[in-house]
Amino acid sequence: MFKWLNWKKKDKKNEEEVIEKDLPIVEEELKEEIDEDIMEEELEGEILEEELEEEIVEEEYEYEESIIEKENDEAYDFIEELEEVKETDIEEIIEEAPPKKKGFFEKLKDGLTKTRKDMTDKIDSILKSYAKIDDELFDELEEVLVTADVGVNTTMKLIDRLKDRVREEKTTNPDEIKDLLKEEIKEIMKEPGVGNEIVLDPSPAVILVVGVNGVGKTTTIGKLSHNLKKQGKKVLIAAGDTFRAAAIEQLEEWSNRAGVDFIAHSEGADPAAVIYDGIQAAKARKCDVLICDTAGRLHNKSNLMNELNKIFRVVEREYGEATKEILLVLDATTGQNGINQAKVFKEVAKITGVALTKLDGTAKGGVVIALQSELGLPVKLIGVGEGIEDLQEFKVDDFVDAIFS
Ligand SMILES: Nc1nc2c(ncn2[C@@H]2O[C@H](COP(=O)(O)OP(=O)(O)O)[C@@H](O)[C@H]2O)c(=O)[nH]1
Ligand SMILES: [Mg+2]
Repeated sequence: MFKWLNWKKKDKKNEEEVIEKDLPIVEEELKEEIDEDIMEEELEGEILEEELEEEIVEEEYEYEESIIEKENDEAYDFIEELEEVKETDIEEIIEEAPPKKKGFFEKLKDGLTKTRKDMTDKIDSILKSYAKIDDELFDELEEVLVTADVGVNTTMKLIDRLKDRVREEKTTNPDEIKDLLKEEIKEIMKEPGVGNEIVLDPSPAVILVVGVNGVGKTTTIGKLSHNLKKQGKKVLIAAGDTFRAAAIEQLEEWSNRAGVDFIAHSEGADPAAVIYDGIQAAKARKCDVLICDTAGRLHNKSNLMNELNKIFRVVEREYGEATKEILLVLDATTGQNGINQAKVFKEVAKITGVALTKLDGTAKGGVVIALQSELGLPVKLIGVGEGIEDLQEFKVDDFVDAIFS
């Protein structure tokens, strides 16, 4: 028993010695383990931190994205709202706009406002200032008519006829003069016996448009094409004014606006060659009306005559069967100058009618009366504005009524 105890004691001592010996090693190992753990944890911590940072960045990004999306949505809504407002505004504007277009006669009256003011208002005030009809009254009337570019000869003729009527009908009241004058003007304008209608039948037809620069040839061709197309006619325009490239482009623009065919060569080309091509194209495409623009350089009468004659020869030779109109375009604002141009063109071409432009901008509408009664040139078309709808067929009664209304 004692021995066992002793042994046991010894054993314990041994054990203590072993522990004492091993302890530093264990401690070392443990420290190492702890260090490793710490390192691991630190590493993990770092990774975690990184991940966290990434997450934060991602969240911030998402947040920013959502803000942008929201702003975009708001912007889209705003645009939609704006568009809705715009649409309703337009609808309102359309609703508020006068529903009907002006009638033919109203437009004519508008276009002739200046002529009416100048001529009729003056006539009215003269007639009001006289208690009886005498020579002095006729003198004053004569002056008004001459200054309205009715023309001296036509004015004299009108005054003579007016005096005859007054005598025949024993008129004493100056107020009645106005109606008499209106009737006499209508009569005198219808005298030449030439119709005021453009003749395009039988089909095919060709219209040669002549006149000096700037009177409104190209514009008139554009408007006329539009009118004829509306009547169901197939129209082709030929750009015979080859003098400037801009003139060709301007005519092409009008052909696009009117929606009709267009034939052109380049700047400086021979106008007669353009017209030749126009005729061939009109035949091939079975057009009803070929309208030819021409250059209007009046600096030299023989030049003008040569150029136009060459064109007329081509038309005669290539399109003998066509119904022909030679339309002289005159600018109403030039008054007597227009009359002089008409005289020159009458010498170089068989003018069949006149298109009188810019009647909307002048008080010289009286020139229509002079052209018709003095030169025997029927006015067939009148321009009362720059728009595509601003060309009207000329009717004596409508015209005189519009001036005297
Ligand atoms: N107010 C008004 N201007 C017109 C009329 N016809 C033509 N014009 C204008 O007159 C100018 C000359 O016209 P354009 O056709 O180029 O003349 P062209 O040289 O004879 O071809 C342009 O500015 C046209 O807009 C019209 O009836 N009324
Ligand atoms: Mg032109």
